[in-house]
Amino acid sequence: MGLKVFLNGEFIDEENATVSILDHGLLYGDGVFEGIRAYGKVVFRLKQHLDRLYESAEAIRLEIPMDKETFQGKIIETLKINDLKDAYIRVVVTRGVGDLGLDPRKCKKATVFIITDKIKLYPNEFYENGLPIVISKTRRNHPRTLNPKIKSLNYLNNILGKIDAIDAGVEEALMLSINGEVVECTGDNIFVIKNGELCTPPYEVGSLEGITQKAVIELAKKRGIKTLYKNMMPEDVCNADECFLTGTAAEIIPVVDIDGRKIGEGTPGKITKQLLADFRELAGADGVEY
Ligand code: PXG
Repeated sequence: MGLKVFLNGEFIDEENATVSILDHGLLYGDGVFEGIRAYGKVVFRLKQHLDRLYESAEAIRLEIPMDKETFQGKIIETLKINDLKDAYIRVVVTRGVGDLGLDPRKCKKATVFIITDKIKLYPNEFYENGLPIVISKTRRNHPRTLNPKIKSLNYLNNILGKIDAIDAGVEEALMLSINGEVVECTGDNIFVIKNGELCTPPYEVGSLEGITQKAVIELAKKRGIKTLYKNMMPEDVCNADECFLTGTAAEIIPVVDIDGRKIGEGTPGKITKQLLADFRELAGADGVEY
């Protein structure tokens, strides 16, 4: 039997789950989403993901036609129907069906869907050997244009960054702000380690407030490692002792090379490895059980 998805109040077969070509999510990228993970029947930090989803929706004045508690129940139900223990969960809320114009008032009801599927893990060698990355020529959206804090369906800026990575033959690209400061990668936050301290860019430069990022800051604190929200230039990444990326899908991935320049020893660093081990322990133990 194929996967079932939740779409506008119903659980249906994935192959029959379709949205209208007049949906503003499709016509304009007008909507919000979340990528969430379940580890051994525990949805990692589901509350934080739902909070971010509702905050993103509020920021674009999109009303989600369910309260958070109901939404949480629908996510859990989708996982159970598909009998998934470890899963990737994609939650999408669009402005809904309107006409061909921009006017969001024409969209009377949001479209809501939840897809749960088996998690596709990144190859183990990423974790063991670390990733080379490049600096994208595409600058990250400025917070006063489309604020990257909003996890919107409008991901073209990130996709252009990803194309830069693909063109360079690597998996990820570092995106800089308009002013050349380090912001984040196309689908991951960035950390560097210098003299035993973690540094990650302040949100004002235009990054998503990552849920994995926050978890890592807490784990570091438990180990007595301080995190600074620090404005950084690309040289600060090149000159770091260690560097890693964080994201729901990636968890923690070491970065060992940027634009052909080795970071630290050019192999995953000690603190990075420790934090990855700590994160994997936390992941199955911190969230909503089902
Ligand atoms: N920055 C951006 C721009 C993101 O899209 C993160 C940081 C990390 O945030 P979390 O809360 O996940 O720690 C993201 C994550 C994927 C995928 O499949 C990841 C994201 C979006 C879409 C797909 O790797 N977002």
